[in-house]
Amino acid sequence: MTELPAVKAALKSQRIETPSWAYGNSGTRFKVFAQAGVPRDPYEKLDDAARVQEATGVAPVVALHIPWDKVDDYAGLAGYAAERGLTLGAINANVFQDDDYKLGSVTHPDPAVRRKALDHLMECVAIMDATGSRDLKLWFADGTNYPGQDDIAARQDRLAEALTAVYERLGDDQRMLLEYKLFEPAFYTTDVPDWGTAYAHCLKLGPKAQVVVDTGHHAPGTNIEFIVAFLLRERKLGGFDFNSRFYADDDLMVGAADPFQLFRIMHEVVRGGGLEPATGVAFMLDQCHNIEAKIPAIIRSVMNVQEATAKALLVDAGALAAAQRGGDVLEANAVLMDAYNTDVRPLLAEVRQEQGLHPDPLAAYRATGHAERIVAERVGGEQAGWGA
Ligand code: AOS
Ligand code: ZN
Ligand code: ZN
Repeated sequence: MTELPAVKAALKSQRIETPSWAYGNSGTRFKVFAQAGVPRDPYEKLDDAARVQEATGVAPVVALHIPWDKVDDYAGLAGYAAERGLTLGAINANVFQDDDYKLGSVTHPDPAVRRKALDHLMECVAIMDATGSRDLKLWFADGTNYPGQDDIAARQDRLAEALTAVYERLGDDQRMLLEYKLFEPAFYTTDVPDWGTAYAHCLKLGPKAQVVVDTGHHAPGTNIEFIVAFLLRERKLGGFDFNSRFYADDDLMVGAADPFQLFRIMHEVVRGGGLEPATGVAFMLDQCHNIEAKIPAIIRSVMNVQEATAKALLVDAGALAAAQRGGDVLEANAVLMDAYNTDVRPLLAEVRQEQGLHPDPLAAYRATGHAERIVAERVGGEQAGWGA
C-alpha cells in the first residue's frame, strides 16, 4: 500500500492539460449547440481555463489548436497565460478541415496537397518555439472510403516522409505525439488507425516521437490498459487524450461512461511509473461539451481523472504482487477491486484543503459567479471549428 503522504503528494503534483477547444462552441460530428458566454478568442479561453485551475489546482496547462487559436503574437499569448498561472501545452495541428484535404493531407495522392499539410505542421512547430510548448500533437483524419481508392502502402510511405521531415525540425526539448483513431471521418482505411501503426512509425522516427492514446479512439471492448502498459514499458507513451465514449469518438467527459476502465488505465500508469514527471506522460483532456455547461464539465472531468488516480495509488502493490506471484487469482483481483471500491472523495477533499483550495471544485467554481459574468459580458461567442 502506498503510504498516505506519498499518495497525497502524487495527487498534488499531478498535472491535467485542458483543451482550448473544450471551452468554445464545439461538438464531435453533428450539430454544435452554441452556448451563451463562450470565449470569443483564445485569450478568453485562457480566462476560463484559469477558473478551472483556480478550482482544481491541477490544471495549469492549456493545449492549443491551430488554426482555431491562431493569434498574431504567440509569445504574447504565452505571457497572457502566465499572468493567469497557466502555461501553454500541446500544439494541436489541424489538417482535417480544409477542402484540399478531402482525399487526405500528408498522405494525399497530390504532392501539392501533401506540401500544404507539411507546411502547416512546420508552422505548428514554429508556434511551439514561440509558446515554449514541448509537444506537437498530430492527429490525421487521413484515410479512404472505398477499396481501391488509393494505395494503402504508398500512403504509409507518404506519412513516413512527412513525419520524418517534422521530426527533423523538432528542437531538442520538443516532441511529436502521434495520435491514432480507428475510423472517422474515413470509413474504409484510416492511415493511423491503431496503436501498432502509431508505435511502428514512432519507433522508426526516434525518441522524440511518442504515441497518444485517445480513450475514444478504439473499437468497443478494446483493452486500452493493455496498450497503456505496453507503450509505457517501451517508453513510447507520450500521453492521453482523455474522454468518454459509448459508441464512437464521442468526446464526452472522461470517466463518465466507464470509470472502472479509467481506473484500470490509471493503475497501469501508476504501476509503470507514468505519474513521474520524468516519464513525460501528458494527461490531456480532448473533449467537446455540446449540451452541458463547458467549464463545470471540464472541472468534473479533472475530478474524474483525480479520483481514478487516487484509487490507483491506493492499490496495495505489495499484496497484489504477492498474490500474482502465488497465482492467487481471486486475491489478486480482490486487491485491485478493494482500491477501486474505495470512496476517495474524502481523501481528495483533504488534499484540496491542504492545497488551500475548496474541497469541492464545482462548488468553488459556482461561487465565483464567473458563469453568470461571461454570459453578461461575452455576446457572440465564437463558433469553434471542430464540428461547427
Ligand atoms: C480527433 O478525433 C482527435 O481526437 C483529435 O485529438 C482532436 O479532436 C483534435 O486534436 C482537436 O483538434
Ligand atoms: Zn484526440
Ligand atoms: Zn477524437
